[in-house]
Amino acid sequence: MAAMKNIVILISGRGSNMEAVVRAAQAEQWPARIAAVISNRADAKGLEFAAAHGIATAVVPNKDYASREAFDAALAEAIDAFAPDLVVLAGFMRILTPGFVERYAGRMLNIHPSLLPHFPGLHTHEAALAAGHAQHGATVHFVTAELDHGPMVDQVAVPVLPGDTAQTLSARVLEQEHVLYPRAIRWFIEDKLQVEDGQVYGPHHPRPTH
Ligand code: NHR
Ligand code: GAR
Repeated sequence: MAAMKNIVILISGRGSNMEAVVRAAQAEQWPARIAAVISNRADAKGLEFAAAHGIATAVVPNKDYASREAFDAALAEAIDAFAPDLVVLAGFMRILTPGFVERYAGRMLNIHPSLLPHFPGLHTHEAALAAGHAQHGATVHFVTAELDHGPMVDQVAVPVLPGDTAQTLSARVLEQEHVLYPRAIRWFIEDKLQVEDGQVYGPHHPRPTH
């Protein structure tokens, strides 16, 4: 049997995606442990769920550091204490420096609440409504230095419905994020994803046959 993999999850707030990953790992008996949940904010609600489930937690407050480089160095030290095979961004709200991203190249995933390449950055639900899109959704991607532009692992689409607000639309997307993200992370844990030339090959991206 393959060795257990260590997953470190980074959050900034509610942590519902983190919770979905923890529950899936447990219910499906992944060959992985959630080694730690780390937040840049002491008041992140998700820390309570993690602690209640016996998961190690840590807080690295970005406000305590004078520069992004100094924050990222402290964050990397906290992460590396748990020897991660995979770092999972789950509603993590700080842009990461190129040096930090390089350290975890090929082993750091993010879930972004839009159908990338539409709407990188913040306020994606408002942007999808303002653009009049009929579809919106979420994307799991490997993290690279360029924000929300890393190789895409999987996406889910949801309809934009008449009368939607950012709140109703984000709730519809979030429900699907909780299916999408655990499945993508499981693929990584099971060594089913390969990245070549910025392209992910995996269960939803078979290699061309000729
Ligand atoms: N870092 C890199 N280098 N690359 C990515 O793809 C990243 C990343 C860090 C976070 C998540 C991302 C998202 O899915 C993510 C992807 C924060 C911001 C942001 O503007 C934008 C995108 C994402 C996360 N943050 C502000 C900042 O100045 C702070 C906002 C706040 O604190 O509320 O860092 O959407
Ligand atoms: C999720 O919708 C996630 O995709 C998004 O924030 C929400 C976090 O919810 N991520 C970002 O916007 C990253 N900048 P959660 O804390 O309940 O998982």
